Amino acid sequence: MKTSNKISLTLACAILAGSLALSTGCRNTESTTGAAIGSDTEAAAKVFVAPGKHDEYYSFLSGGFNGQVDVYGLPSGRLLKVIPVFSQNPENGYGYSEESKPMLNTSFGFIPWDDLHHPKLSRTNGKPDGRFLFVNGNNTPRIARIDLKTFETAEIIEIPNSAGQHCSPYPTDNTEYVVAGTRFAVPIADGGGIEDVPLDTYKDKFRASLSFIKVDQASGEMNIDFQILVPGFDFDLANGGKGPSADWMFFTSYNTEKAGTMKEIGASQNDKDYLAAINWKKAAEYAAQGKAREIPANYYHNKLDHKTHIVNSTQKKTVRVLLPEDCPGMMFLIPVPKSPHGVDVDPTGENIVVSGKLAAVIPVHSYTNMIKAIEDKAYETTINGIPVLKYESVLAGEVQKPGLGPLHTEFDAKGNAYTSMFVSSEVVKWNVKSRQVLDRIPVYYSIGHLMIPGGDTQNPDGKYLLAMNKITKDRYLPTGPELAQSAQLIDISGEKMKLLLDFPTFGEPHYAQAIKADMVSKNSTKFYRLDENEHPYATKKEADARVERKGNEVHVYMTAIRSHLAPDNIEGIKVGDEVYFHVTNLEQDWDVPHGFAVMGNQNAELLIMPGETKTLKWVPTKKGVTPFYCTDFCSALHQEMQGYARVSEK
Ligand code: CUK
Ligand code: CUA
Repeated sequence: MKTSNKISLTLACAILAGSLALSTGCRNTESTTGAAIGSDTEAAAKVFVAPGKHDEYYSFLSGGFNGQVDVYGLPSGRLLKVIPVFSQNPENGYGYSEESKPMLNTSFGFIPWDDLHHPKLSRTNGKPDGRFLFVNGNNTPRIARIDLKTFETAEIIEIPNSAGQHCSPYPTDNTEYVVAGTRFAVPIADGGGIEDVPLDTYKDKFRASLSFIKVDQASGEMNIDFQILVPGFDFDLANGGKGPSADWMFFTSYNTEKAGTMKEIGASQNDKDYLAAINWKKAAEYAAQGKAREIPANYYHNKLDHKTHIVNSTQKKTVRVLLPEDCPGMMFLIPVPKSPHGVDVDPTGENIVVSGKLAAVIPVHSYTNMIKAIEDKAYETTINGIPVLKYESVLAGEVQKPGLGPLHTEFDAKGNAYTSMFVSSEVVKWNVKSRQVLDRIPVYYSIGHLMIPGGDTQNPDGKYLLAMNKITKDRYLPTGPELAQSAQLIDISGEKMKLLLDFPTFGEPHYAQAIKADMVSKNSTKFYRLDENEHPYATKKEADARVERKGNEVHVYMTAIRSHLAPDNIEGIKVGDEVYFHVTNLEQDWDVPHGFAVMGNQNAELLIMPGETKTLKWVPTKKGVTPFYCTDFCSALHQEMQGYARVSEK
């Protein structure tokens, strides 16, 4: 046992005593010989964050079908926060308060759920900057922006001409754009919108949209600048170039046998799908030069107003579209093995790694070769006017025998790549230059995405890797047929990967992002200033608390402060009235929220942050006396924060 391990082992023993039933093995660290015990205690010491101490990283895991983002500290794996994005959240009233409901407006109506796959942090000069987190809705096509000052969903924009926004959201190196691709090609009507056509018209009618969402550099606000409508493709995943390749976006596409002129390419190509390379700078130039056609569209753009904390929902009526056939030099196709999934660009921006679920090798394409092939016009063929480059002319080389079912790749700071293997349940480390496999570690079980903090940027941090596993089986105490999915933290600082920690997750984490904690924590909002509250129904002092009736609407201007609600006895409400409780939290201190709930109300509850006003709508259905109360234990007199509303027959 190396002396350097003694301290950490002693520490780890203290932690582990009782909790992992390893205390007997820890009695004498000098004589600990069992490899399992030694490695477990070392691992424990590496992930242990002492009480009162902070984690080194924030990590943001997508919640998949729970429609949320879950924030964990790393390396501890402690859950810090659940951020509701596409789903209503009764815990804090998101999607239930009148202020937040419009965030979930879409052209399909109010959709309080989605399937959230990919979080991506905003970047400056190719490095995560800690300002925003962008996420996609894979079901009802939407992109959301979370503000990391407040850990709140600040904006959701619906994406027209698309269905299932899986191939999203991918920021460019300076977050000039966030790019979003549709998973399903759809028939787009001449007048805009998805058309009602026979399904066998795919070849002629269906187009996949790639949306280029411009991000305002100061506010972060998103607006769809233009869409590229690509004939006959379904896009799966994408990633942006970096450094030298920063003007390009790379998209994987499957189902290309459906593409209109695929037959003409010949049988020899049937084992290949395509990587689409799009020069987004060129596309933006074409759009600016008037090549983009404005077509009717119907989509919603929902934004949180920072002064009122009310979401404003606007319906948009048009979108600008570019067709690749009108824009030479904008889009190229590069053959890749059949059914590709992830595409990942290494930190240098030169190597483009494509993972094919069914492929026996991992092809690594070269950005330099791609540019040369484009300059040489060394096209194999064209599909619907889009040039197809030759596989060999772009290829840098292939990783041989990597494992089974490669899905996604991330990078460390030392020139290594790490690829998740779904079928063989392992993470495989290989060198980007030599393309030799260096190490492999089993994961439990069936890994989807993996994540290295900054591992998708120019600035990876080579300390930890997080494996997100689809199948959990026996890793935790059984909880009936439904088991939590599992994340595993792996130490990648040495030559060999080492498993450090298992922790259960919420929903289905597809992808994650992580960033050094101080990049975010230094800007975190502690409370809202009451004197800056511009909510039209704010009540800034208790003396102004009152009830006003307008027809069948009853507006209660309520204040909450430790330890009472004002007004706390309300008469004059009739069955069927629309009662709006506008509750202002008068506290001006960190971590003093008040809650508000009414018996028998359809709209869950409110959780009101200090200085904020939130509104709970209640339509009483029964006459009688109805209690209301604060739901968040806020002081010794929390139980006293209550009152009655008297409801009479109409
Ligand atoms: S993912 Cu969405 S199917 Cu591999 Cu990015 Cu999990
Ligand atoms: Cu306010 Cu409990």
